[in-house]
Amino acid sequence: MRIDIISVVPDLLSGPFSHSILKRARERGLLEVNVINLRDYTTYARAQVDDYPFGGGAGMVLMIEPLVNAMEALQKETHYDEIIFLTPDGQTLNQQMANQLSLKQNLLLFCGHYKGIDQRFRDHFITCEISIGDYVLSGGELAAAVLTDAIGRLIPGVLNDESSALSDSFQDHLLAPPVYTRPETFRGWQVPEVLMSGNHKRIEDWRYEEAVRRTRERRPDLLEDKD
Ligand code: 6GU
Repeated sequence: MRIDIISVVPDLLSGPFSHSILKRARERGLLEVNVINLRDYTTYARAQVDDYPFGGGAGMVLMIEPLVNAMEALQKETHYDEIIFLTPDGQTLNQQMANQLSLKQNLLLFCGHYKGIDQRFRDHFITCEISIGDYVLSGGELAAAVLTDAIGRLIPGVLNDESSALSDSFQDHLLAPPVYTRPETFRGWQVPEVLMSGNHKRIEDWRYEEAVRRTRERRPDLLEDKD
């Protein structure tokens, strides 16, 4: 899978894909992430990519020309399954959306900045608008990193234990159960006895019950949503 990310602050995205699971995915050739500087595609002086909004008001707006130039240059070598704009007024990201996007081959992500991007670019080229939650970030870069991480770890072969993505919180409308590791006792606090029993059926039942209990306590909405 290939994820190309267009940004005016590409440095913000130099770290997140160079560690841990996503680093391994890239090293294994399962995931390619390219960060593209929008300023490389402007024809305006001093690498200008934004301008004042027509009609007035605060903030700057990314101009349509550099956006189209960057997109069309990339489309010469790649067909994109989705052209995604990260924006607080997009559809809120959830696990189901991440699952579906992880099945695609090539994604192009646009990070907004300032007051946003010219609406005509959204109307004519963007196929999918995504937010990562009901709060405002300074730009779409951190959201693009979140989206790329959520998608990348789902690509087959990225996680070592193939079953481990399936047992994540949200995959079955349940939060994950508690986990423990050594030592068995710390300051008198014991690991639940069942986990030491070696009885896999009992352990599986316990984990399921704990997941349900935790979900009921913390996120009852997940149980109601269940389709
Ligand atoms: Cl995708 N962008 C910005 N700027 N803020 C956000 C967001 C995206 N998602 C939640 N807040």
